[in-house]
Amino acid sequence: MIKKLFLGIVLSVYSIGLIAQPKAPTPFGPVPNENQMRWQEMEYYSFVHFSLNTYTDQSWGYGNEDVKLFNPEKAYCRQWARICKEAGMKGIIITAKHHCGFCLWPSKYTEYSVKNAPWKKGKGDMVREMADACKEYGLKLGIYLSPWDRNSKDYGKPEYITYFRNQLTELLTNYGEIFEVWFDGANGGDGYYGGANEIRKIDRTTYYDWKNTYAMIRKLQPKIVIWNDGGDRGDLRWVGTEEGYVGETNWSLLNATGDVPWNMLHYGVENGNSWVPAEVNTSIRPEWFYHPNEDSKVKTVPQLMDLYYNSIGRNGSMLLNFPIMPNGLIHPNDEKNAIEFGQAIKESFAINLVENAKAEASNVRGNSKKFGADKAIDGKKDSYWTTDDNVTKASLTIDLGMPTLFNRFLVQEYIRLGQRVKSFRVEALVDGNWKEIAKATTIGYKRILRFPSVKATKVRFSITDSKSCPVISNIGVYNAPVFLNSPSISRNQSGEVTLATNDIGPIFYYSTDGSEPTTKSTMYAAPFSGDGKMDIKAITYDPASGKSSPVGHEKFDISKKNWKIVEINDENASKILDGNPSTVWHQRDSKKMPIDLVIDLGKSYNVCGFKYLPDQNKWSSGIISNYQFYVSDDNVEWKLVNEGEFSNIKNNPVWQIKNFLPANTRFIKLKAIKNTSNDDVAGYAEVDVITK
Ligand code: FUL
Repeated sequence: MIKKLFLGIVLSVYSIGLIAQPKAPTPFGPVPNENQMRWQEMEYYSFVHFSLNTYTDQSWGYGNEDVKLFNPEKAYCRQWARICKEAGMKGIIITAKHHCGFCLWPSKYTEYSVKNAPWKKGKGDMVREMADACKEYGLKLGIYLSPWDRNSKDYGKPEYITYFRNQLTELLTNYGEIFEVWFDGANGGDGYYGGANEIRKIDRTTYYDWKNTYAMIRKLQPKIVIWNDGGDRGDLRWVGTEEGYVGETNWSLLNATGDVPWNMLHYGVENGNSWVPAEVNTSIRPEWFYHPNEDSKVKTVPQLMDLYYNSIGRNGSMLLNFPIMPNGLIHPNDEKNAIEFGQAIKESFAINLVENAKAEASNVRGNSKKFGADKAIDGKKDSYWTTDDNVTKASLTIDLGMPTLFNRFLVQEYIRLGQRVKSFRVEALVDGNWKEIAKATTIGYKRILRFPSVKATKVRFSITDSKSCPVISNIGVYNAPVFLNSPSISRNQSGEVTLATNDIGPIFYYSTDGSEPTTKSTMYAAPFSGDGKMDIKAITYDPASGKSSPVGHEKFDISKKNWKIVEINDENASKILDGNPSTVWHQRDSKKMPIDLVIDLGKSYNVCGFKYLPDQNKWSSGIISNYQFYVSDDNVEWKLVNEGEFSNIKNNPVWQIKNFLPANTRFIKLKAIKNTSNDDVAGYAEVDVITK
């Protein structure tokens, strides 16, 4: 009898315990759908830019380029897929049609496609080959289809929307599963348009009728995510820059309606009512399409690592572009750096020093094991540590067991229940004292913080503010290898060359004859003078680890010592010639477009090109988009030697390089015809010439 009573008490305590098991938190605010979740977990994938521009050295084709130019002679898509796979990527988005309108697949609806190119005698289909290569390498396929079409005679008319949808239907029907479709926001206006050669403006908010286009897409590809910048938000958003970073504060939210200004793209909207996560798109070279003069400008492993921390490490995905060469291959420099970068990521996050360590939390939801601190470090993505509903500040302490060296902290929210955390802090127990090592704002799907190596016995992660009870699915602590950045190399107007870096305690070695620098080359002590044409290569070296950076490379043309900006009485104008990309000078107020900049080179040179770097500042102005370039011997009679547009300069404000037939000249004139904001300001960070 007593035994029975005892058993009864035990059973009822147990079942009360069961009943008292706390429920999981309810979702807070918008949450990702399954397609967005699948996409988010891909983290890292690539773009390939390949079109007629590849053969004309352009950034944007005008729409009249000859289809006969398209004739890559090598094996291509399988090489791209192999490289992407080896680099650790999960998918490839191919530029099926860029702004010039040329189609990489034999579309039924236009003659401007591979079917009229000499490539494979018009029988080729690059999208098919890409789809097959992706399948072979276990990658997902994505499609870039430019809404702007500078070839189509119907662009700007309602008929074009039918054409656009027909093409989309071909692409989303004939090539298997598509994980993402990418609608570039660029709408430059002028183009060939079937021979009309005119400016066509459309109202971006209504012209494409995205609502119905999206419905069609989702029907054809139910598992797809739609990328669209600005106001036509699909499932993903642009981050407002093509330089490869999203805001440190990054909410995966926007409002479903209304304008989306730059700060919303870059930081998201804290209380937005729609889940629209950030995709960080950037190119492995300065430009999106292949230009031979960028072969030495391929981003290095440390630069790519920075991009990684500034995208994936800030709750974004990373979309890294490969420009394809005219022969149809990715350049060996790009291949090498991308694969080494993939290895560097693996190496950095190989060992989670806290996986299955001992952990305790200041609060655990209903004191339940199901939501305990250990769930954040059990290596499972579907378990999590969470607190009672009313708790918005909480901490979790992990015991490392012994003094352990680390320099990275990774944390993930269980975003299926919404993005909640507004701020947090990381501390380390060093020699018995707690020391703050990092603090940050949002977390989201993934946040990674970098800090100088610290040796500690415990780590404490404290959420200092959250919209609702925090839900943390994963924490990682790592000791990542250090990757040194190559030094920047600059030369001022008087010919003084300076090497610099942001890394701590650097030593530089350099060469001036084009040879590869090693620790046996000249050691850099202070700025040195170097006039005239120069080819400088330099490395950063860390004596403690014995490691060197990748080689930094800069070529300088003729000396600017005797250059003068003509008829300008503003000493700040010399900033155009100071060799420093971060200083800028503007012509504004009294001037109206077109605005001239005349430079006296001091004597006559055989000039065959010029370079223009626009304002690099965050709130830049006066970015010239359309120009003419003149030469003269006497500053009276001028000869036009080059004109055109600096395509995509607004989103990608890199050096613009234009070549023309050599001309002997002492004076040069850069005429700004138009800028990207359609006002009367012309800004210049640097202007330079290329001589024979
Ligand atoms: C930009 C385009 O204009 C570039 O040419 C490139 O395709 C890039 C991905 O998007 O806005």
